[in-house]
Amino acid sequence: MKPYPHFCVVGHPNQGKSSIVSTLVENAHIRIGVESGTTQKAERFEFIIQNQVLLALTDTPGFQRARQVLAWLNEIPVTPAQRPERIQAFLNEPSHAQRFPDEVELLTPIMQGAGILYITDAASDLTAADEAEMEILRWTGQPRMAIINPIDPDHQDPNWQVTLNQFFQWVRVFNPMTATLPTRIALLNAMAELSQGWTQAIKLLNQRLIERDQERIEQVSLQLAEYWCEQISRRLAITPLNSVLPTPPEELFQQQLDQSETHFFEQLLTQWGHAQAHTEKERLWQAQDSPLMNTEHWYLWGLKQKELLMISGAAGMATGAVIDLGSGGTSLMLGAVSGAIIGASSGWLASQHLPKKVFGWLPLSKEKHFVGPITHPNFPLVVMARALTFTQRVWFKSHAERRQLDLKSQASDWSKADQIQLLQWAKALQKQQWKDKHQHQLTQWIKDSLHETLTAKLAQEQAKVWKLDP
Ligand SMILES: Nc1nc2c(ncn2[C@@H]2O[C@H](COP(=O)(O)OP(=O)(O)OP(=O)(O)O)[C@@H](O)[C@H]2O)c(=O)[nH]1
Ligand SMILES: [Mg+2]
Repeated sequence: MKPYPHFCVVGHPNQGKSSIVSTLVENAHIRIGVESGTTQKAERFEFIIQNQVLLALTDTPGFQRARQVLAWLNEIPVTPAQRPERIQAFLNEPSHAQRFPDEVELLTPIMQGAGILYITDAASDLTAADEAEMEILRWTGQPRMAIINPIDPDHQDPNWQVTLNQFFQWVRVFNPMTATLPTRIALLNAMAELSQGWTQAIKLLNQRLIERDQERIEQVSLQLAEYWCEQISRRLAITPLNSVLPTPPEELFQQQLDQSETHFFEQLLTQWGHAQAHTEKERLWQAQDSPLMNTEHWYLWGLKQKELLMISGAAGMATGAVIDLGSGGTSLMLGAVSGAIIGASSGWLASQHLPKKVFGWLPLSKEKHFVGPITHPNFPLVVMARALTFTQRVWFKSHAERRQLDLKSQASDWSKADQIQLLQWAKALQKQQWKDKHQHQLTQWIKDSLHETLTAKLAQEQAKVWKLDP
């Protein structure tokens, strides 16, 4: 026996077979489609964690001619003990690869030892063809479980449950689009019980999944802390080149802030294996027409004016200080971002960052200036709220869920102390008083914050799982 379990996923077209495979093996490349017949050929997918295959699933187009196959099987009478042999005889018949290609494809791995996951949305009326499928699967004698995928929860035919109970060892409800880790683990635990030989391997898989979540909290907290610090202290050097460029420096600067957020979000999606779910360069997420630098929406993520005054006062932040671009006298940022600062050139950043990279080939005048960093007190809160929200959304995104992830604001429940703390960190960064200890504190704060929201959501899920599992 293989060291890891292998299941063959069968059922009628469009019942969500590929969606379930995609979610269980965390593979966003598997084709899922509204039209029937999206999966044309059986294909095997492995779930690999830490370079080890822990589970394999074969996605199939399902049965096409179940009643004819059952008729063939019944042509000669056999005892129950002879039924698996009879299925093997069906596979051995040379003409069947042509006549029943789909049935041969799905029964072959099953007869080689794979378990069966039979998927139905339990919405359509039960037909003779459905019953024939279940009967054939029963004849194989292989471990088998039925999964009801409630694509339309309002139209569930109770006859399905009664019938499935007769043909399968387990019947479980599982929605691949919304399944989070506890729900997946509960399903995997049921799969582990189907055959003693698989129990250990699936328990190991579940263990690895839980460990990986813990590691991800550590890793993403470090990344998020680094990203936040970059955004808060970001500056753009203004050079003589800016006077001939079509884009004014303040606009360039805003673009950089937006791009940096996009880059961070896409990096998270890649780490979670969602990156190539869409073809082309289509975004996997949308900010509801509200990128980071749409300052009109900051109040949705951060604080209202009155709260801001109180909090920023307590944190000792400058609110809305405006330093204009010298001669033009134009305010640097529109609306709420009135606190952008152009720093003088004497800072160490000027000498370090400016000449070599972007503008190194141009002669530079002695007067170098900067746009940024943004000192508006809502900015640190907005950057953090959006990044934390996005991280949580990615965390719970199933690999079968291919719609764009939207970044709607959610009221942050930070305490006043947390808000003040964030602003104080921002101030330390901008005043270049940032120390290692701040970095550690910030990372720990992010870790705690993620931990709290993730465990709250997971506990909710766990409660639902218990309800499903009698
Ligand atoms: N709302 C909702 N839609 C789902 C769910 N599962 C699958 N779908 C949709 O149902 C359709 C079929 O999904 P697939 O996973 O491709 O189904 P399949 O059984 O592999 O289909 P074939 O490959 O054509 O046999 C797609 O439009 C999915 O978006 C679900 O749990 N909820
Ligand atoms: Mg499919």
